[in-house]
Amino acid sequence: MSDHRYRFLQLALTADALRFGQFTLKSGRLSPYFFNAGRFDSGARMAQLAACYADAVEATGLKFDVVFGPAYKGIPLATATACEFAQRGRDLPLSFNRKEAKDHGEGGNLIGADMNGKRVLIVDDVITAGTAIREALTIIKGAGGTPAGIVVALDRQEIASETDRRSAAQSVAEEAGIPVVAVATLADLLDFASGNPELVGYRQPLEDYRSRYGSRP
Ligand code: OMP
Repeated sequence: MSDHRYRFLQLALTADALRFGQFTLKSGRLSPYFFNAGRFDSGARMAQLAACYADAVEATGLKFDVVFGPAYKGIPLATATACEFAQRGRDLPLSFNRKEAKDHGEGGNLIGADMNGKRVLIVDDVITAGTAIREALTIIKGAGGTPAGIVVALDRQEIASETDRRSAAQSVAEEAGIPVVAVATLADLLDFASGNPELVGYRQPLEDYRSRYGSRP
C-alpha cells in the first residue's frame, strides 16, 4: 500500500473519522462503517489530511488550474489542500460554493476564484453513489469551468444502482471523461484491517457489505 494511503487510514482511525458499527447512508444503505471527515477537527489533523490529498493528486500527474471545494465538507478540504500545494511551491486559485444563494452583498452561490475557462480539480470527502460529485460537476460547468479531475479521501467502491455494476467513481469518471482519484478505497481499508489486530474483527462485516453493494473490480 502506498505511503499516503497508509498514512490516511492511520490518521482517520486516530481521529475517529473512521468508525465501525451500523450507519444509514445518504443512499439509504445500511453500512458497517462510516467515514466522517468532520473529525479532522484541528489544524494539525487537517494539514496531515491535506498532505495525503496532495500526494494522491501528484501521483496521477493531473493538470488543473483551480481547486474547488463543494459545500459543506469539501470547503475546508479544498482550502487545506490548496494551502498544501502552496507550501509545495504551487499557489493555485481556490473556489467554493454556498448551498443557499445570497441575494445581497456580492450575491450568488460561488465564492473565491473565477472558474470560467479554467481546468478545475474538485476536492471532496467521500464517494458512495456519486450524487454529491455529480452536483459539483454541474456547478463547475455552470460557472464556465472544465472539470479536470476529482479527488476524494475515500472511494467506497459501491455500485451507483442495481443495474450498473460499475462503481459510482467509475461511472462518473467514464461519463465526465476525467479521473476520480481516491486517497484510499474500500479495498485499501480491507487490506489495512487485515494487518491491524484491532480491526481484524470488522473485516467480515466489511466483506459482506462489499458482496452486497461493492462494484466489480
Ligand atoms: P454520495 O453522494 O452517495 O456519493 O455520498 C457521498 C456523501 O455521503 C458524502 O459527501 C457524505 O455527505 C456522505 N457519507 C459520508 O460522509 N461518509 C460515508 O462513509 C458515507 C456517506 C454516505 O452517506 O454515503
